[in-house]
Amino acid sequence: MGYPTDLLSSRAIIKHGLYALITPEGLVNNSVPGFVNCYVSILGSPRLGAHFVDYIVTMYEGGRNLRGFGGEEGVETFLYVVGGTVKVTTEQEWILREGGYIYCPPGTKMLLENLDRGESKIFLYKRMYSPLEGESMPHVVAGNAHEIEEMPYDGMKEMRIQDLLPADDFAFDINFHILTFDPGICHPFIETHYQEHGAYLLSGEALYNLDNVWIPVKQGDYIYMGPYVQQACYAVGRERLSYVYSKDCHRDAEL
Ligand code: UGY
Ligand code: MN
Repeated sequence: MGYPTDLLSSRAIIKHGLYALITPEGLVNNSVPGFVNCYVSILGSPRLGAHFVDYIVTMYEGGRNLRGFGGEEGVETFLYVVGGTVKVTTEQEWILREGGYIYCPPGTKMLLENLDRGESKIFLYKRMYSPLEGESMPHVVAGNAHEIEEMPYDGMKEMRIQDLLPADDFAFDINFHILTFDPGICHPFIETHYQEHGAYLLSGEALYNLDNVWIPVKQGDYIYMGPYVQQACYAVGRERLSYVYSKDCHRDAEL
C-alpha cells in the first residue's frame, strides 16, 4: 500500500519562524502520552517558531485520552471539534459535537473520549498562560460556534468574525476566532501585526498571502503565521471559506 502512484510532491511550505502551510497529506502520527487509538499530528510548535502547540487529532472508535490533556501548572488549553462527537471531562462533563469547543485555564485537565461509532476530529492547542497583575485567573469556557453571533468584519457583511472566548475579559491572554468569507471576498488590507496565529481551515479555498507570497490553500490545511508576517486572503471557489484561529490578546508587548 505504501507504493506511490506518481512522483512525490507536496503543497506544504515551511519557513521557520515566519510562516508555514501544513497540508493533510504530509501529516504523520505522533505517539503522544495519553492518546490511545488516535492519530495525533503536531502542527505549529516552538520547533517551528510558535509560542504554542497546535495538534490535529483523529480519534478512532474508542479513541481517548484519559491521562488528560493539559492541566500542568501554567498551561492553558483549547479544543475545537472539527467533526464527530467528543466527551470532554473537567470537573464537569461536556458533550461536544461539530463546532463545539472548550477552553481550560492552567491547572484544569481535559479527559477526552470519542463518542462516535466512526471517527471524530479535534483541533487542540496549548500554551503557557501569561498572568496579569491584579487580574483574576481565566475560567473554563465551553460552547458551540454555531450558537455564537457572527459579526461583520470591519463593516463588511460578507466577511464575518466570531469570538469564541470573552473578548473583553483581561483574565484571558488568548482568544479563538472563526473568520468566514463569502466567495470572492477578501481581507480589507494585508495585516502586519505583533500577534501570531495558528489557523485550521474548516471549509472552502483561498489564495492566502503569507510574507507577500500568494499561496493556494483549502479545507483541511493548517497555517502558522508568525509575528509581523504579512497576511490576508481572497476567498476563491464556490464554497464559503472559514477558519478557526488563535490570537494572543490583552497583554502588552514583552521587552
Ligand atoms: O484577527 C486577525 O488578526 C485576522 N484578521 N488575521 C488573519 O485572518 N490572518
Ligand atoms: Mn491576523
